[in-house]
Amino acid sequence: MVLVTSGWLLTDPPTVEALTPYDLRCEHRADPLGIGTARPRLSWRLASPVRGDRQDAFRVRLLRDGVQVWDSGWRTDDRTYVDHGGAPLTSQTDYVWTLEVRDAAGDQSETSATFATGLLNKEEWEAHWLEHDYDTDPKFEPPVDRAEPRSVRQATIAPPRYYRRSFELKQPVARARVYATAHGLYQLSANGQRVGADELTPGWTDYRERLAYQTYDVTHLLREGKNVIGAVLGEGWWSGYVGWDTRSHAHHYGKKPQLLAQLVVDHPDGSRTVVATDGSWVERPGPIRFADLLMGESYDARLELGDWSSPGYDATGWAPVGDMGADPSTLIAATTEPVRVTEDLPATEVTARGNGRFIVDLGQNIAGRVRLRIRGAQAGDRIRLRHGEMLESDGELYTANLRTADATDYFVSAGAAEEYFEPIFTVHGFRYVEIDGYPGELTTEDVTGRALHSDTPVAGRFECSDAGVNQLLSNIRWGQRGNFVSVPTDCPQRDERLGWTADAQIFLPTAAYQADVLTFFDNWLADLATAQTDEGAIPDVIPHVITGRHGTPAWADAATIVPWTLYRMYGDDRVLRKAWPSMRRWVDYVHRANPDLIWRNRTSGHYGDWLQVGVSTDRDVLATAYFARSVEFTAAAARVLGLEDEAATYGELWERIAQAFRKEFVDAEGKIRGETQTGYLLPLAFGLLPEEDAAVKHLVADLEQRDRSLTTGFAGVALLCPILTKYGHADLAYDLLHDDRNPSWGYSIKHGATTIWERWDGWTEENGFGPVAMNSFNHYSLGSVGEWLYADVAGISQSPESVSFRDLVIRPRRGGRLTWAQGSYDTPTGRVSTRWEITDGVLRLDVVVPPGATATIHVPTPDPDSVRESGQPLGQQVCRVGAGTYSFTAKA
Ligand code: RAM
Repeated sequence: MVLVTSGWLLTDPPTVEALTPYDLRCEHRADPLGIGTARPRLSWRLASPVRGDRQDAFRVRLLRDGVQVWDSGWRTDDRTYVDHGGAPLTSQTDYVWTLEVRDAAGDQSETSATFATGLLNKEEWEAHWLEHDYDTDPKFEPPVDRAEPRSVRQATIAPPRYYRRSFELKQPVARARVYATAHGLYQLSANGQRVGADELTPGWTDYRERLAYQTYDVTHLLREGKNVIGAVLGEGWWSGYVGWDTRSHAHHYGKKPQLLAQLVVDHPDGSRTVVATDGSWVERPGPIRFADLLMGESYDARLELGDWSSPGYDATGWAPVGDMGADPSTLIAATTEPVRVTEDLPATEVTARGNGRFIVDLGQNIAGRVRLRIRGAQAGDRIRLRHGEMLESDGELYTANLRTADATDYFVSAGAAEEYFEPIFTVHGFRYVEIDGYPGELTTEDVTGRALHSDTPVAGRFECSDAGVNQLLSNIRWGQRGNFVSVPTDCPQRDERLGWTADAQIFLPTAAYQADVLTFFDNWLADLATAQTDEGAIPDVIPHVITGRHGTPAWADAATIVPWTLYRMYGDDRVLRKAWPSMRRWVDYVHRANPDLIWRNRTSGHYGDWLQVGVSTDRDVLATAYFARSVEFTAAAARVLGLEDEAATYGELWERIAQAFRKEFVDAEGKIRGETQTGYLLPLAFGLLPEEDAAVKHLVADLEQRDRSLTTGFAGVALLCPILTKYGHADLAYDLLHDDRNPSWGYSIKHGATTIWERWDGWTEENGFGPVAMNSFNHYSLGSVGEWLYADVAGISQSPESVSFRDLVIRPRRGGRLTWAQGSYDTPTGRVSTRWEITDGVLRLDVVVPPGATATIHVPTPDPDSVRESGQPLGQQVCRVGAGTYSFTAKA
């Protein structure tokens, strides 16, 4: 077992002397295996220390088995991507691509990368679905201690099964790949070794329509002669608990887990051996007696199977599998990074509670699981692990907020001197673990917290002189990590963990500054499109399970906001092309139901400004503002896609909604109905007011009257600091940033938060814990202020017309307690970074602009005449530059 201590880290660009491409991607992924398209997009980033440097031309060549199959030719173009333009790629084939770039001076640089296609045609699937017939089993006895009341539901649990197949290879192995997936969760082994490091595969998609298969290279695991391939199969999202439904209503996709795998071995002579799941496999139960994402896992080491996936193992007693035949209809190649263990956190504190019971603190709230070392246990000794985010005032674990999620794992010892336990098919949201029944003294060395999440590549970094703000950023980052588990979820701990659409759209800009989330959200958008109702409404949660609600203002608008934001951040117009039908159908749905353009009808659950504080933002104001926003982005998408008529139609509709908004909600003094902070923020941010001063004045007056305290919920909070800053009130934004009274970010930090809380009053000095019915301590929505830290404090943003940060706006805003701040962001073409610092009355601003980009730099000084760049007088506050490193000084 390899422990991962590195964390979720940023990879720095190479240090270079001239224009150099790096970070080559195919379909936005580094050296991917099993891509599902015959015409992939190839892209790269650029680094250069040379001022004004840019790519003048590029050339891509594609090779298969050393033979060139496509040459783009030299293209005079500064874009850093190209779509494969040769003959469609061949299925199940490895490719190498070389990239040459040429700078303005004519100097060239070359590099290369690889990718492999998956099964590009459904007919290539020979594998059959395998399942165990749980119906004929003796009634399932819940393992150790899974007591009432949950046992009612456990009666329908399908305990994991182990599957294996031994086979002989008559020739050496040149290349071996496994294409695998499950209705459920699976983990593959070959010849006694785990295959890959992916977790919770195949991830969660709308299985009724789309099921991702994963591709693994197993060349190094196989050999001529006898081999074994095997898998353990559990329930996961397919048939386990998801959300708050009880099992009787659940089984969202099916009742029994099923396995599908196809091993393809290429031999040196060009021949191929295929070993696919079929009736020749055998299966049996094993040590995992129970596994569920929400409830936890039970492992009985006495039932271990030994070297069950190695040749020479005696498989007597393994049963024939249920062969359910072939059906590849829903299969798609995985398009995004899998969930992985990205960091191991050593326990920071162990408190003995008597009688073999301990409370362990990891020091950080995470989504993941524990790896436990057990020494000196007797066979049959049972250890229970309960997980929680907080402690009660008496030091006991706080679990009331988990609702019906047990979040409890069990380990039964086989009596070996040293044993390890780590569940594989469950994930808990926790900082503390209660370990009960441990033999002897538990120490911090015995417990490791393993953080699990979708391994989206890190893209951004932010740091400043204030410890509280750095902690806020850390909490935002961990909120993202704990909730980007295959899909963007609301929370990782209670019986929910659903892809709530508003949470996702509100947090997306922040998420995208921190990590490359393009493929992650593109995958989710595909499920959004399939879940759209015939009328055009979008369900509240994607993948669509549970709520039965759809078309909620600010929630369903994810249909337009997510694709448009992805396009702005990453510049991949294919996202818009795919999303266009659902964008358009969504706004048409709202329009049809609200011909007078005030969105009052068909507002579904209408949560308003969810979890706002002591005020009630007018629901029609919120809904109509969002209607305008969705129409604006639909029109913008149409323009990008060259759909001129639609662009004009939706553009004109937007004008009419804006007019209707003003007529209905804005009075003669510029007050907006409801007079709440969010009520002002939405039309200001969405550009619905021709004259903004009055709204800004009322917004500021509201904050002042409340002693500079916020009232915003999910919908308003993301806009608060950016809008205040935009309209000249950065001082107010900084006050909110540093505030530590309730409600504020600082209040949770003052009380030890290591993640963003769902509600401002999750825990208060006056009342202790907030309402247990809904009190997550790891919800990212209120962390949407992260965008402002990157865009306005570090000062990294782009001009309104720019996509993929080709035209940067570098405009750091000083303020609050900060004496310095720095940030970096890996744009699709390369890294931009900033650092500002004030010492002894002098401001220093360092900026790095990537090749090909332009930047408008605003030096934050009150005295433009004092500005110097690299020691030379500049005499102005704003300048426009190309690529390179710049160093400004000015009076502070
Ligand atoms: C809660 C979720 C989510 C929110 C909905 C309305 O149950 O946690 O954050 O979007 O309600």
